[in-house]
Amino acid sequence: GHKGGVLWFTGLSGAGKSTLATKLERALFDRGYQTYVLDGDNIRFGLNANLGFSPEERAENIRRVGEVAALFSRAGLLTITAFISPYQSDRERARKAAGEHFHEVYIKADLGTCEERDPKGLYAKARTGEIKDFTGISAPYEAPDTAELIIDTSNLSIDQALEELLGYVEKTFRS
Ligand code: GGZ
Repeated sequence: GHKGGVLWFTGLSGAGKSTLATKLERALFDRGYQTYVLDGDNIRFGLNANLGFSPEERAENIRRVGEVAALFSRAGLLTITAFISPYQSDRERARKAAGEHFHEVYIKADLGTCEERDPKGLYAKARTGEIKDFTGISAPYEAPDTAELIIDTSNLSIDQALEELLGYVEKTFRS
């Protein structure tokens, strides 16, 4: 079996958080894990539909995600969260909410790489000012200094990144 817990992904838009979360969930499912992914798609359109991207609203977004992740974790699920979560203080609060079994994973890619990828054209819009307060351009990203794991997606393929994540999960959550 496996322990419940939280794998807390943090990183810039375009760093690969959602892609890796979804692929990791699939790989873990195949290995018998019970997992759940929380990301913008299932949270920002529902529970947090009333929140935007000001520092206060991001803090509230992350506070709620942290509480939900803590509940799922206690229910025995390996919960993977994929939010930019740009503020160190918000991530620390999520860590406290989850108690033990909280693992911060820095999905790291330099801004240039993310801006080059720009899968949704959001960086371009941020540069022209069409989107305000965009992380990395016109809003801050506080890189973690307490991350249990760093996945450098500028220098790893998706499959290599997945391999590292799987290895970490197997050694950390297998019981
Ligand atoms: C950052 C924004 C913004 C602004 C919309 N800043 O790459 P995406 O599109 O699919 O993922 C980003 C997502 C970020 O939402 P989070 O809930 O993860 O942010 S936070 O943790 O900071 O609360 C991006 C899109 O929403 N997006 N406007 N201004 N990203």
